[in-house]
Amino acid sequence: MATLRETLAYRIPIFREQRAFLAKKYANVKVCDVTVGQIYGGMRGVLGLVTDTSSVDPETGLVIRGIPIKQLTDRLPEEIFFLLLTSKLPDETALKDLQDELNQRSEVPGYVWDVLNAMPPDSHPMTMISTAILVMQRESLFAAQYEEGMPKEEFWKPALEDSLNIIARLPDIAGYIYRKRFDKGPRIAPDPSLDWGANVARTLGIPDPDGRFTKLIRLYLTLHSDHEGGNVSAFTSRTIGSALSDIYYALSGGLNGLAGPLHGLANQECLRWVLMLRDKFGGIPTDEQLRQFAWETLNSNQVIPGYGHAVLRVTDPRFEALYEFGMKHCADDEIFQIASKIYQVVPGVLQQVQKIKDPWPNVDAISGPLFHHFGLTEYPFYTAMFGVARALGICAQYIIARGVGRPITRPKSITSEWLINYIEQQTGDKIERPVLE
Ligand code: CMX
Repeated sequence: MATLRETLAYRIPIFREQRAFLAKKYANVKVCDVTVGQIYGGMRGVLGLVTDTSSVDPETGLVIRGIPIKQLTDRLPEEIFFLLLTSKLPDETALKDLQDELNQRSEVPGYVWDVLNAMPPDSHPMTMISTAILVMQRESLFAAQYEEGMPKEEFWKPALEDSLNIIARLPDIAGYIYRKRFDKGPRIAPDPSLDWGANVARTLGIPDPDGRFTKLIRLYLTLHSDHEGGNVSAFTSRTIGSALSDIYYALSGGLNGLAGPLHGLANQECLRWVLMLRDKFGGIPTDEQLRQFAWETLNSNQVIPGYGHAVLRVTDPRFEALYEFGMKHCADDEIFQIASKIYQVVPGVLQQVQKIKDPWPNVDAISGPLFHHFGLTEYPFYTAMFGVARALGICAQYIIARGVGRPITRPKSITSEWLINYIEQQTGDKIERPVLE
């Protein structure tokens, strides 16, 4: 079977032609209307982006290139990267070729360590990983070749090279950040004989005598690799990339969005919430104690992390996959048991809050308790792990975008006054304007 580069060289022109044909021939076919509610509601449900790497259906969750995520849980994260990009899974030779490429490119330049070492010791791991990626921007082949006048059809090629360089270095960078930030001792270099996910596990230095932690990390990376194009990190990266900023800029910017508590930071917030419960009740709370604690959180205007979703309306299949892993490998663990109890009790509480559209757990509700079980207890690091995984999807989306020749993102904004005038015209209502002193 052809290598990743060969497969893309064949497929990218096909993707590009299809985009050009649809965009030209059917330019005026209407896809959706936009309401005032959607404009004020974070554009929820507005169909304004094409993303082919993956899709998220409210009732079934993540599907990568037509394959439901639960059918991909035994796959290596680098196989998922191949799938995201090309729409097919690699065979053994193509996978080996990709793994060899990643291993050959894994050496992190010394200045990255210098920059990380110079950062204040209490820097958040997300700030550190975003900075590490951004500081490597000077190496971008895309930026250099763009300056030399590279033709548009070639954009995807240096975008792929840049992406492979970043992905290859991420295990070492993430491991270093973890060990430095939490005083875990010297850096542990990746082992070129291991797969990419195993190296993410290895560089952290968590004891793993039976390989189950490595299994968890591979599964986690696969599950978190991509989640269509409208989420904050993907959309941010997409917008940055659309200005033809290179992937170093685009990925670093996307990860800054992932660092928000309503998005990827929920990963750390969940474990913090579980630990607060354990500490408050001296162990596993009763259903009633848990219900009360959930109400206290809601009544103090805080969200219950790991629950709810902007698109999903069912339990996230990525949650189910991790939950099944937990039931198999750490069902006796107190923290996992508290997370399970939250899963049983909290949806019932959230269902009583009318405004909440999705009372079910998302993937962030369960990953922390599993990390904690295996000794990765420093929860401020969790979103950085999410970032390592999401780099696969963000890079794949970036390469495809440059491949198909996607234009600069530029939706139109309107003023409140424009909107009020428009509503008045449409409804015949007279709307009072606020009086500003
Ligand atoms: N706890 C408390 N309130 C919640 C809630 C939760 N878990 N989920 C939704 N709500 C609230 C919203 O804050 C919103 O309140 P306001 O109208 O007062 O602003 C209201 O319910 C309606 O929200 P929604 O339409 O159901 O959900 P949104 O699409 O606006 O938001 C999300 C989605 C994920 C931001 C929200 O469910 C949330 O904050 N969840 C907790 C944080 C979390 O787990 N984030 C991770 C999501 C997955 C990821 O991106 O990694």
